[in-house]
Amino acid sequence: MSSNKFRPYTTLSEVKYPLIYLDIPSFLGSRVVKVKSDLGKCDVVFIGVPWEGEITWGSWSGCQLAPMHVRRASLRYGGFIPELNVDVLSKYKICDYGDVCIDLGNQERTFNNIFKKISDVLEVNAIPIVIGGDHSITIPIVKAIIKKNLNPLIIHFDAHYDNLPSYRGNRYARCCPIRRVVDDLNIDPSNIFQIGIRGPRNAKISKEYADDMGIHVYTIWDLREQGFNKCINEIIENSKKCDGVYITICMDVLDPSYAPASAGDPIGLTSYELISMLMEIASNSKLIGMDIVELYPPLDVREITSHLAVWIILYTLAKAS
Ligand SMILES: [Mn+2]
Repeated sequence: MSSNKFRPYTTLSEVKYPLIYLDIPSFLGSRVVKVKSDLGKCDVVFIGVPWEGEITWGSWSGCQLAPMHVRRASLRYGGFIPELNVDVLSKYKICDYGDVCIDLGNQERTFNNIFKKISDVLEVNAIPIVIGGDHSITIPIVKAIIKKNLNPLIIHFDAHYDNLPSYRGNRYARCCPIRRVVDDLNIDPSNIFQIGIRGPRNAKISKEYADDMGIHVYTIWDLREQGFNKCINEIIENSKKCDGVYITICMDVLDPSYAPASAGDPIGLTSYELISMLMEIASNSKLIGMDIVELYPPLDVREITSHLAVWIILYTLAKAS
């Protein structure tokens, strides 16, 4: 028996006795890359960011477990999507670059680690696909995109504006990423789309900030009353003045009946509506990267939401180029 038998977690390769429970699989069973120098030739790189920082009213928590649950859910799928006649696993060389190292309770060091890991992926011109974590993780991801001299069109799917100046004194809380990318990272507000905004968990100052700054906002009512195509066409038109699109999805943009492991804000998008929009965006613009955040596995029902996250990724990649 090896000397590390009392370690709480042992990787499969070190185990010398039969297992009842398996270790965490890689996303879609893809190749695991442990060091930056092995990233070459990958064109899509999956990364987990198991970070949960400031928690808001209601104490929804557990999103740090999402990378593990989404990886496990992904093993159910191949890459072939018959309706599209595309095999995502043949189309791309996908790898799993593991999780960002989380420094518990230390946002600054954790964000630096996120920045570095995303920078590694962008350096080899691959597409990072990131599972959070809470929505604050988008801040260091966008920072890495800017440092790479890319000018992204940011497409933010969410029930919430997420643009508060701070929350409980924390400027880097999950309610603040849009404010940080505009005020701190100098993203042009007219290069941001916020889609699916709704409901009484938004502050009046958030609407005022978005309106004042000229951010493109499509509430759930705008989408349903004006049609989804109006929004899609405006996104595609605006993406032409940028280097590509960065898509950030808070799972509460979806109706809780489709994504039970979200914050649970009603009258949201259906999974069909969200995936249809993502397919249109992906086929008509260049995808720089994508994150999916605020998925709370402890609230899930039959892992529906983790499975949906895999579908979101597969259908978007099927249409991206
Ligand atoms: Mn939200």
